[in-house]
Amino acid sequence: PAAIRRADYNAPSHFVDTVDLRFELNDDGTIVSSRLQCRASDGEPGADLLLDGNELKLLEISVDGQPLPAARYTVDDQSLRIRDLPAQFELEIRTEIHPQRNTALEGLYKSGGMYCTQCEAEGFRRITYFPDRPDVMAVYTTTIVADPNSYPVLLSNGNRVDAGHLDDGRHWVRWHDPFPKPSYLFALVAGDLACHQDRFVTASGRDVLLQIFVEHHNTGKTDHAMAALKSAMAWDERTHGLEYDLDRYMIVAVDDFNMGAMENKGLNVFNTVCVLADPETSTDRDFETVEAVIAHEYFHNWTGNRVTCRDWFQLSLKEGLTVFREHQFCADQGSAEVKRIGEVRTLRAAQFPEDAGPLAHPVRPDSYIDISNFYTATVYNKGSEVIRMYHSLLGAEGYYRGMQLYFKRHDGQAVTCDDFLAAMADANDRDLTQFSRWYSQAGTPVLEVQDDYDATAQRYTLTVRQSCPATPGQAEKLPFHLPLVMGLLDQGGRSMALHLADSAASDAPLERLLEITSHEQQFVFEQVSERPVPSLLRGFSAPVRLRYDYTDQQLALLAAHDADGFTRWEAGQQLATKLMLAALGRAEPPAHVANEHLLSALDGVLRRASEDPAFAAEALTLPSEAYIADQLAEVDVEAIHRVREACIRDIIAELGSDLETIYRENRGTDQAMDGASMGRRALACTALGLLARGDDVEDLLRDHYRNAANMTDRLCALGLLAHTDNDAAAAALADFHDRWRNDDLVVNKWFQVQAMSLREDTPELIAQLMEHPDFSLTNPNRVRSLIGAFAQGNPLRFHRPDGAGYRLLADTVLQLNAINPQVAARMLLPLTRWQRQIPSAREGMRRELERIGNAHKLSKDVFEVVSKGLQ
Ligand code: DPP
Ligand code: ZN
Repeated sequence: PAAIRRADYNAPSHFVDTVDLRFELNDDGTIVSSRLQCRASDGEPGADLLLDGNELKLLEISVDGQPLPAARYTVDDQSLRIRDLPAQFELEIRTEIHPQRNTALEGLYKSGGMYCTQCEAEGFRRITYFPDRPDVMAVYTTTIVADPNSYPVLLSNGNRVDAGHLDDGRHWVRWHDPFPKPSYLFALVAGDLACHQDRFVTASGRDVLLQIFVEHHNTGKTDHAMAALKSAMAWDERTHGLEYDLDRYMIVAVDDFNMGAMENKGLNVFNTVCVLADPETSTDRDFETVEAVIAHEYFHNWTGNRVTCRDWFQLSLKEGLTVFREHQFCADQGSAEVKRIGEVRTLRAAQFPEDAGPLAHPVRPDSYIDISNFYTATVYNKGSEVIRMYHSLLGAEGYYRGMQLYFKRHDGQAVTCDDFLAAMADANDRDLTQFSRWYSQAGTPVLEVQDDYDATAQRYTLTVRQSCPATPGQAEKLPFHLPLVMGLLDQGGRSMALHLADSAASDAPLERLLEITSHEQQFVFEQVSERPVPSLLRGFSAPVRLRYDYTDQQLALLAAHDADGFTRWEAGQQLATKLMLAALGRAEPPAHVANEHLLSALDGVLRRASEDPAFAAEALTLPSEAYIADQLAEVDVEAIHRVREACIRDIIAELGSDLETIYRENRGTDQAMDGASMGRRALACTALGLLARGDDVEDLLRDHYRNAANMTDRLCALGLLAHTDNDAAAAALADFHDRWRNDDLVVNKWFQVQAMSLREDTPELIAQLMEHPDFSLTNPNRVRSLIGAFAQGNPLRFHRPDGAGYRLLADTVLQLNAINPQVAARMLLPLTRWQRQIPSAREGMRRELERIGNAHKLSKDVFEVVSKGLQ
């Protein structure tokens, strides 16, 4: 398969003004009739029209009412080319498709008893022949015809305009979406669904019908999503002045879904995991996910739908921006500091390794083989950090001025990341040329900071050097423009006034934003009465790796006193990381990893825990094994695990009884879902997680499981029990499955805790679980729960030295390749991260990658990941 390049972009040869679709849904094949009003973009007759099409059977084709002679078109398995066309014409096409055989879950497919669609990025071409590219925007009218008994509910985008019955007993519904949209935002749903209904009155008084459709057995689990939707709608009005624009907003929950959710105009389709929630069966984390994803898809209505992408290289235009909007919203719903910590954890766990691996790509990629492979942490999460930096550099007001100009200029258009940057620059009269490197250069920049204190002159100098490692295709990098938010602490932990040389004497804030633009820069602070401790990258103001040679004491001081919650947390993490890396660097593993500085910092966290339990839970969580691995040139997964366990044992030895007290004070036996209750649960579960790494904890875990009144507590205990091969674990696992065998989302959790088990035989257990009657390779959530959780979340057992984990993953990817290429390619990613593993692991991983690469009939998706992964 050939790569598609951003540089090769050509504007469409034809525009499509309106699309009239008619779907006849039959269980032995669906007939799709489309009527397109087309016109040549240059206004001249003669240009060929190239339509995309995949797995379609062409039944009929006519132009301006006349059947098209075979000589005027060519069909292959990817496209339909039509010649000798007038400047303006009506094109009619009839195709047959087979949704029930569609296991790729792109285009129109069946999930359980319902029909649904997923068209982003290139699924519409599996429905009918069409210029399936986001810069072709049309007004859609859709008629759906189906059996009323099996499919009483028929939905598509926009407003419902008509309905009726046919003589043969079938019924039909017609939908019209007045907003021109690209084909990737098309949606259709047909099924027997329950509806949770509500209303929202917009700021300008428009009454909007809100509907969440679920299969009947899922009724009662949509209250949280509905509340989240209403608060997201109100938030976008309040903060951005953006209102909803159709008469109704619909959300449908489906079991089989490749993504989390999809922002189709007026008709979002959601993976059940991102919309259903109730305290009995969902964790606190699930509640947060639902709120975030509901908001995310809602925000897309402006950032994505009203203003969309010119081409798929611009994906971050809508995704980075919408993730940032989602993050802003979530920060407003609870503790902004704890939310920020979570964002940074995700960025470091998912994006930094991507940036450091063979699939590294810029936020705006330059080429792809299959665009599905570019729905990545770089495009989404780093993309969001880029938007966050505009917000920091321009200030909140400047940022909103830029957003307003962006909508004023581009509402109704398909645009580029450059257009977004231009709106931000023009609205603020700023030159953002250098800032645009964030879109074009891959890799995580490194900031090295050194300081110098001149006691006589009372002058403190910070020297900041930036660099960025080479990434595939990009050997040399130019300096980035980034905001470094900082402060200085005195030895007592108090914030010091920042007199920057050259600034007015009266201008001495306690925090500054330093604009970094060069390879090397110096910042000189005057009137500094004692040697300060620098507090750097507050709020994680840029997606970089920061290096400053802190002493343990300085980190402990920052952890205890810094004005910024993120930096307080970060200082504790860095202290623990430093100690673990030092232990790993010794020839003989030391008896102890933690030292008095770390232990006293953690003791401080425990003593202040009641002030903000959710924050304390974050501060008590040691950096993950994956994070430690990401700091190393050569990764020995088992050694990292041993050192981290030793660190936890030191913590238990010193602070075990305090941890027990914290645990007992905060554990609850209720289902309260307010932020304070969630915070206490997080703290109790974190304390329990640490205690569980000690001895004689079986009773404690068993009691926690037995007394659990909500899924957070129950799953926490189950996950900890499942690390051990004993009767208590077996009993809890059996009980858990018995209770919730009929709830798919809970059964996912049951698979997941076993996939994450530290038991040495986990690869064999997973192979057995794949034979379990509840397991299925056709349901992406199941695959992610078992295979994804194992390969991405269980480094110790995935990298078992005999290579069993690698073989298991490769075998599964080869099966999935024929079923669902998108999911196959996604599952494969951990195998591509072999470069920094110890030699034995490296070989094992490469061998399995090669085995996949040599297989026949690889999908484009898997081919792209394997071939890049082997380079
Ligand atoms: N549905 C996915 C998302 O919202 C892709 N657009 O991120
Ligand atoms: Zn999105």
